[in-house]
Amino acid sequence: MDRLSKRQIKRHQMDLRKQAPHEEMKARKQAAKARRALRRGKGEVREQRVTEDNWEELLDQHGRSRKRPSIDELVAQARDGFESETGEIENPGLVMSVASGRCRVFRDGEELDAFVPPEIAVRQKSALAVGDRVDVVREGEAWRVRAVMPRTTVLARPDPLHAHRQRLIAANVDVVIHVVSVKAPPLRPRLIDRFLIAIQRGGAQPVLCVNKIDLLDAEEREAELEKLTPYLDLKVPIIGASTKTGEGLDALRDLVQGKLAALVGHSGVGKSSILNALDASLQLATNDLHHKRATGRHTTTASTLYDFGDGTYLIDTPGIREFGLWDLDRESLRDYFPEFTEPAESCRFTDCTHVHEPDCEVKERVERGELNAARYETYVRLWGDLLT
Ligand SMILES: Nc1nc2c(ncn2[C@@H]2O[C@H](COP(=O)(O)OP(=O)(O)OP(=O)(O)O)[C@@H](O)[C@H]2O)c(=O)[nH]1
Ligand SMILES: [Zn+2]
Repeated sequence: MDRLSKRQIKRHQMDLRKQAPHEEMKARKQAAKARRALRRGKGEVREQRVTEDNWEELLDQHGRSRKRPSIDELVAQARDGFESETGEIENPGLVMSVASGRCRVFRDGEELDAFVPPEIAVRQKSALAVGDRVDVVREGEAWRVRAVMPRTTVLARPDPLHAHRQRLIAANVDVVIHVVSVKAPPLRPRLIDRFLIAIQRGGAQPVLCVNKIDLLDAEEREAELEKLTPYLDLKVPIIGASTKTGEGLDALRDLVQGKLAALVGHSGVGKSSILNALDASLQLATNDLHHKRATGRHTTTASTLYDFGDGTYLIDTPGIREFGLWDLDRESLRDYFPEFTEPAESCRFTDCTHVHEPDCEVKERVERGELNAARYETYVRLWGDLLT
């Protein structure tokens, strides 16, 4: 590690120390709020008390007691239901968008509007999702979804209104591109950790895309990318991109080639802009009218799948602040911080949580700047949120 980066880490640690009392106060307030919500609703997080800012945290803390299916169960259940009720689907269609009771399906280069019977949602313990592969049959003039193929991956968040449901953002995605931006809004590495865990839990490969890189000069750019070194160490591809200069677009194209990929991230980071930038050049190259169409597109409310040709599909998702990690326990949390595994062998206690124990090698390496302080802070915060 060179001198510059050491100094940066030190500065970062100082910042963290200054922030700590504030963070702690906030965490305490949130915990009290969660307890009140729990008492009031007798275990159910009540709709009117849950705000867009706190519901994911409430779910982390109380979701497990409410019989919500876990990510693993969700994938397994889809598989069981499918095998017992249907044979192989000969010519599955791909769900492009879902609206109440209906969906748009892409099959054999054609788009079909199909009716979705309510029992499909009940059986899957979640509604149909964009990316689902479905069996559609003709019913008079219309089409009907008869079965949904087992999902290989899911990108899900708990449904705040239905205690036993998950809200699926996308199904069967191979790659999930977490788009973050610099300056507007600024890069906040700690938010990245939750996204990465949620993506990996669902079974997809995460990619980090740092958009609006054109807003930085060379020095700022180095400083921002420096913050992301822990993710490079975790083998998460990082792509600096700009829809203004075109930087990184080829790298993104390579990563999604022949795959089903979804773009996720906060509102305003530039997901739709990236899609447009990728799409415009693709249309120029192929001049194919079947590519991306404007109809039925509701970027802020629902996910939509676009066909980019050659077996490449991209899903635009509405701005998501966070994914809930309601079915994660403290033990499994460690799996998502593999950089702690080797130092953990030198902790005094073999079952060291690295949160409050003495002689903790993980903590010591964080203090020495050998492990990333922001990553460690996230770990401690999540460890506190998860309770068990
Ligand atoms: N400077 C700069 N601005 C960008 C870039 N990409 C997008 N923007 C701007 O960022 C703003 C938000 O872009 P969108 O593509 O709408 O963001 P989004 O993530 O799709 O937002 P939601 O649809 O609300 O989730 C727009 O004003 C874009 O012009 C970029 O590479 N550089
Ligand atoms: Zn330890």
